[in-house]
Amino acid sequence: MIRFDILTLFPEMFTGILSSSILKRAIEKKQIEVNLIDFREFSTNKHHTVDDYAYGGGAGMLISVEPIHLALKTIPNLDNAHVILTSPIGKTFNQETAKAYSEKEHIVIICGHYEGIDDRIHHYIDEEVSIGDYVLTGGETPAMIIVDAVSRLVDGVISSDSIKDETFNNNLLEYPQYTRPAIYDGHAVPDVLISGHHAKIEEFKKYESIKRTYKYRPDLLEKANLSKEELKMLEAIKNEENN
Ligand code: 6GU
Repeated sequence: MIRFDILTLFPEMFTGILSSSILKRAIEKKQIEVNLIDFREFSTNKHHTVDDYAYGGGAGMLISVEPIHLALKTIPNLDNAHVILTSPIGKTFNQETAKAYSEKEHIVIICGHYEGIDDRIHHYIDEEVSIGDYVLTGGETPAMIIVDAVSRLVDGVISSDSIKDETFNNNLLEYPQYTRPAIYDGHAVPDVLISGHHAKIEEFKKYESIKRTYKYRPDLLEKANLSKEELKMLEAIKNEENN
């Protein structure tokens, strides 16, 4: 069981993802728990605003640190939680981060906002996390992405077989897969997959996985721990290209 607390000004944005498919089932089976906290409720002024002018001037408003801090303080056992702030200046989230988070018991996600947050928020967080090099209007979609990527790695949420060969394991992309019919619109499934020859099929999957990674994400290959056999395959793939 992993517990997420999400601090956001837009809790309604999360209803779709949490009420559908795999995450819905994970919540029902108590494999994950997701609490949405609208930190506007912790505003201490009569208009319930959470933003204010920036010291030193400049365009736009900033989210104040107080309502976020007050909201955080209502979370039980906060000292043992990992508190992250979503923001485009954070460290980039990837499959390795997702794996590490899936081993935690309690994650608090503060959704950043395009206006920015009073920098003193850093006294109350463990880490700032981005989901990639582009700018979004708010941290709600990144929070959903983090909850999704982490939850599917929690024991029992999806079958461990699906995770074993998937993209990014050992920094390789997943091999191509096919289902019926064997020939569609003149396009045939590779013969070896229909051959029933188990060892040849495994070799095909590995070869195609390395080939795809070489073609689409050569940057990953440097981090992949290829065995002697796999390195031979990579050489063959490179030669194939030169001919
Ligand atoms: Cl986490 N937030 C925002 N606002 N933009 C982003 C992001 C996060 N990650 C990439 N772009």
